[in-house]
Amino acid sequence: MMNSGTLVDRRLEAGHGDKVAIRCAGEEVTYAQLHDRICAAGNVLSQRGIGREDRVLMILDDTPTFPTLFLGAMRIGAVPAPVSFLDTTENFAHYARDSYAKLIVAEDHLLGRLPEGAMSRTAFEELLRSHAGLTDPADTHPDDMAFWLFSGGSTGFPKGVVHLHHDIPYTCETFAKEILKITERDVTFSSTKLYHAYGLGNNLTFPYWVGATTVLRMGKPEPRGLLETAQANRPSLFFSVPTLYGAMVNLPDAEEYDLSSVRFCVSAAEPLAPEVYRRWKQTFDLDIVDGIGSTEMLHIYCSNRPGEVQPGTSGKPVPGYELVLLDELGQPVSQGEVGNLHVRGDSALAYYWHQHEKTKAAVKGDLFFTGDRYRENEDGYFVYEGRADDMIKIGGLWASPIEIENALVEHPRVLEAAAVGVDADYTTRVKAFVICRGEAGDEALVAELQEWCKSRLRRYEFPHFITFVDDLPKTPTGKIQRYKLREEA
Ligand code: 3SK
Repeated sequence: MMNSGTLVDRRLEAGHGDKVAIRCAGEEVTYAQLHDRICAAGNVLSQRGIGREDRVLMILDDTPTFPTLFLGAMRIGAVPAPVSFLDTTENFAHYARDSYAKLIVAEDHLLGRLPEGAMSRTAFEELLRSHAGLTDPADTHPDDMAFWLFSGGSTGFPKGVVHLHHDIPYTCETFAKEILKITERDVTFSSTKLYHAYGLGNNLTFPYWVGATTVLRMGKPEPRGLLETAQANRPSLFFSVPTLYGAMVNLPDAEEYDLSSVRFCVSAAEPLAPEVYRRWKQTFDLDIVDGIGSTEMLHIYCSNRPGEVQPGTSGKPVPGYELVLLDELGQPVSQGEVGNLHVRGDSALAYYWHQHEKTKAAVKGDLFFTGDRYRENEDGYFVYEGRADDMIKIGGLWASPIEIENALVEHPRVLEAAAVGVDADYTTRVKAFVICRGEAGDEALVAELQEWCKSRLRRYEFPHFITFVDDLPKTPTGKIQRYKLREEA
């Protein structure tokens, strides 16, 4: 038997019942209290007729209700399917329909946008109080369906990514143990929320695996709020994403925040521009360990190591994972050449729910095709070259949007940038969308940025067109949605 809903039982067996598991909005929940809540959640669900493999759609912010319901559902063999509480009404309807959810538990203010019968977080919390009592875990198989996450949505609705009970322990024993070297003494804080694979590992499965403490913060992540929460709660591991690292370090008073409790920071979701890495290190004297993961692999499978960071790279394979770069014909590329990144590791998704064709396109035996283009440099570090579908082909030569964007953000007037290919005069040209630092951009700045890029990039890569914008379209974790910019261009 293996049941990932018993993560917290391990803490009680290790005598950690009195240890604080969660700090949230001034309240603390110990591991013993969390265990009671998880059992009560199992009782609530069972009493409502929810059983093995039944889906429970969770539309919840980061509060103790999230781990309670997520682990309580898996404990009785049901399948929690968390999604972002900031998502659209149309997507909520899709999640409910596509998953055949037997129950929806959502933030109170969302009820008017959800199918009838959805339960509010407050109502669920009340039920927990009247359903106290131990619940034996279901004797699930390691290969039983355990939980779903949702991924993508650039074409059509997000896909349900089916994960099995053995996937969570695998990520805890690999990235969390080998790279983070997480212990019960750690305090974790993640700007990425629990409904997302990155946040789920950072602030739920990894800390609970070892008995560490987690800091949960409600609401949309915004730079000042994150720094305030970090300063007040003194985390030892701080997880965020490149756009938020950039926004935090760009606050005029950034260096006044005390992050001295942090051992090191972690970044994922998008490659971290070397310039942001340097400025963060200069401001806080902290390393940012950049890596790459995915919802499909559940967490990070390639990462820099603390103290051995090569800025501008995603590091080296995490022990337990193998990375393979293949050309368009499926043959391995030679060292230094760009290829399609495939990854092998036992936390990979079982399949995409209701998406047989997409599953076949992505899962090749035990290799998962990530959709990313990478090259391995002479030191064995993996360098991101862009999404396979974001690469720009100019006159038969490939240009990486990442290299162009990195060159642009090194300019002192550029806060953020995104590059895409556009059709112009019967050929493809680079168009850059730039958010300016300080005053609005003008024609003179366009010319200056073009010269700047010409001196740093291959000639054909410089942006022929530059548009100044206030914002870039991004996923909730901060990945730039270049396909939206292409449509706009
Ligand atoms: O996008 C990433 O790099 C990532 C990392 C960890 C878990 C999930 C994701 C999508």
